Amino acid sequence: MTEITLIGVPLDSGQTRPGCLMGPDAYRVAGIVPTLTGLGHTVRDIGNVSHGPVPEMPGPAHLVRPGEVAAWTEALIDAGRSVEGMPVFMGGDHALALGSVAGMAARAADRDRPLFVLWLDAHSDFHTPLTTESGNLHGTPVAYYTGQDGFEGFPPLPGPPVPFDNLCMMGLRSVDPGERDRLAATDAQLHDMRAIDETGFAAPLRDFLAKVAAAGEADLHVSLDVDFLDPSIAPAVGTTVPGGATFREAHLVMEMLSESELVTSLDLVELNPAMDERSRTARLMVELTASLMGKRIFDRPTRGFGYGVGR
Ligand code: B3U
Ligand code: MN
Ligand code: MN
Repeated sequence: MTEITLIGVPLDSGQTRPGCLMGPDAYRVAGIVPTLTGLGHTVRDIGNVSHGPVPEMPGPAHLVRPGEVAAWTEALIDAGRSVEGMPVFMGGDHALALGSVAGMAARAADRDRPLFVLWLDAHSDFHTPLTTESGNLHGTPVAYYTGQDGFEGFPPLPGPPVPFDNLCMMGLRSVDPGERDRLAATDAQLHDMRAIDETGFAAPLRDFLAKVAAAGEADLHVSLDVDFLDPSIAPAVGTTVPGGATFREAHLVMEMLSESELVTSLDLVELNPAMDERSRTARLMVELTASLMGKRIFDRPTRGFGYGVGR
C-alpha cells in the first residue's frame, strides 16, 4: 500500500479561462480521499499550496501572467521535492507541471534515480516562451523540464533536465507547427492518436513500462491532462479536442500503470469545474486515479507481469 500526499494546486495562470483554480476542491468533493483510503492507501491531504512574491519577468509581452507561473513553479518545486511517498498534484492547469516535474526530477536525483515521464495529453506542450503564439504557458511545461532555452526569469531547474529518451507522450492530436519539428527531432517516444488507432494503447505502453523497469531503481511521473480523454466523457476542460481516449482505453492505461508498480508521482490537470456537468469529469478523473492506484475488476498478477524485470 502506498503513502499518498495530495497537493492542491489552485493555479489558473497558465491560460486565460477562469475555473481551473477550483480543480483541487472539485477532486475533494468527488471523493478522492475516501476513494484512495478505501483501496487501503494512507492518504494525507496537505491542502492547497500558494506561491510567493510574483517576479517581474522579461520576455515577450503577449505571455499570460508569466510572473505568476514562475512563482508557482518555485513553490511546486519546493512542495514536491521533499515529499516522501507518492505526491498527487491536483491542479490547476498544466502550467503546474513546470514545477511538479522539475521537482520530481530533483527528488529522483536526490535519491540517485532517473526520472521517466509519461505525458497523457492531446497536446505536446512543447512551446517555449519564445515560440508560443497564444502566450498560454500551460503549453510550455515539457520544454521547461527538458531544459530548452527561452525560460529567462523562471527558476533554474533544481535537478537534471528530463532526458527525451525518458519521455513518452500518448494521446497527441493537437501539435502546433512550432512544436512539431523540434519535438520530432528528439528521442521522445511520441504516440499520436493516428498511431494509437492502429496499435491501441497497450502495446506502446507495455514497451515504455518495460523500458522504465529495465532502468532498475527509477521514478515514473504520470501527467494526466483532462483533454487526453475524449470530450464526450470529459467535457470539463478549456481546450477540448475530439478523438481522445475512450473510457475503457483510459482505464486500461491506468490499470496497466498500476500493475507495473512503477508510478511514483502523478499530476491531475486542466479540470475546469465551471465547465463540468454534475461533476462527471471530476468523478471520472478520481475513478481513473483509483484504477492507477490498484482498483481492479479481478485480481491480476502484478510484479513482472508483462514488463520484464520488476523492481
Ligand atoms: N498548443 C496550443 C494549445 C494548447 C496547448 N495546451 C493546451 N492548449 N491545453 C498553445 O496555446 O500552446
Ligand atoms: Mn497539457
Ligand atoms: Mn492538453
